Amino acid sequence: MSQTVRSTPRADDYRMPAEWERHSGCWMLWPQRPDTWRNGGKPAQAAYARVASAISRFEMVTVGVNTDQYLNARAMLPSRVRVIELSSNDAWIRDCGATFVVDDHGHVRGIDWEFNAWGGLEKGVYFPWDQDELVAQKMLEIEGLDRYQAPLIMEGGSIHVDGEGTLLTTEQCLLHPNRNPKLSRSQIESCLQEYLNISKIIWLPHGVYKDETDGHIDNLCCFVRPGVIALTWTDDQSDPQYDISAEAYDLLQSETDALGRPLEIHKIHQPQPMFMTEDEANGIDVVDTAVPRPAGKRLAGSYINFYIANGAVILPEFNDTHDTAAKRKLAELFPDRDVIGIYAREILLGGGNIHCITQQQPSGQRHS
Ligand code: KQY
Repeated sequence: MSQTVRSTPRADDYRMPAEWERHSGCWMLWPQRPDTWRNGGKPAQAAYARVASAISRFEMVTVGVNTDQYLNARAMLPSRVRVIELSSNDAWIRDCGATFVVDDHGHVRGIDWEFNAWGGLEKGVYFPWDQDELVAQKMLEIEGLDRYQAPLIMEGGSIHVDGEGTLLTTEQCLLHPNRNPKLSRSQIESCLQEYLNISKIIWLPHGVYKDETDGHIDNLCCFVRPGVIALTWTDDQSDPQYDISAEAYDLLQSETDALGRPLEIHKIHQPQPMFMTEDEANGIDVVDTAVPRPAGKRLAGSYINFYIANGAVILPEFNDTHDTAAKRKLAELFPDRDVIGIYAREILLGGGNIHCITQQQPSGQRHS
């Protein structure tokens, strides 16, 4: 049975574990809306199925599907993937799903943040988001895990933690007036401290250029282990991404984590700038309740948007000259895991990537 807990994770000695800590499984949703995904969602469904299939070699995967897509998703996914009916408005469980927390005794609970589709009526990505808003609660009901209701509009893709007290985020997103306009920076910090049980927040100014989430951290940089960070990079000084990455690099270099360690930063060169093609844009429905996806739109491509599974790292690839170097670098950074690249342009067309479409459920055991 899942109960709503009225205290906070910090008060109860729960913390958000790092992504590399052991998982009991991974959650995903199924893409279908024709104003996000081209050609009725078919190419995106094939890409999501490749991601689910790869992750399910390492841990249990559950895919939540709207009623009308249940049979199609079931047919497209391997039988080892659990498919359940779970309504959503789109397919970004990192952002609308639960964030899990653990205690030192192996107990797991979930946080249900408020969600407004990346900005609500103020330049949000679509309307309505009523079904997305219920996803976290339903996940916790299904798992029988207790639920904290956090009074903050926040997406899971806008935070990364090292599991040892440090949180990374961006000012561009978490302080954006379309998220929590009534809360000050210090009130937002207190809320993150209380619900994630962290003691240090490193604020980077901006996320990846043209990221439609208002600059989620999970496309820009992440921890690969305590004290070690991977950052998306470009050597092209004429690309607007250069200043964003350079600013983040300088700031991270001058920072320490919650335990006072200096940070080791690894640059991962971004793919060549990518743009929505005419053919791709023609396959997407134009509506007035979702963000436009016209031909020529720059896509926020980054290799940082990878998922750490038990024993593996699942990395987006783009048939780009930088794919090999990104994969090699991640293999170096994660010597004990298989690094598996998946062609992910179809996911990128919807505005995110592999990290954004997955949500790990920790097992509660500390070892990775
Ligand atoms: O960055 C993410 N965590 C999600 C991207 C969502 C894009 C909405 N179309």
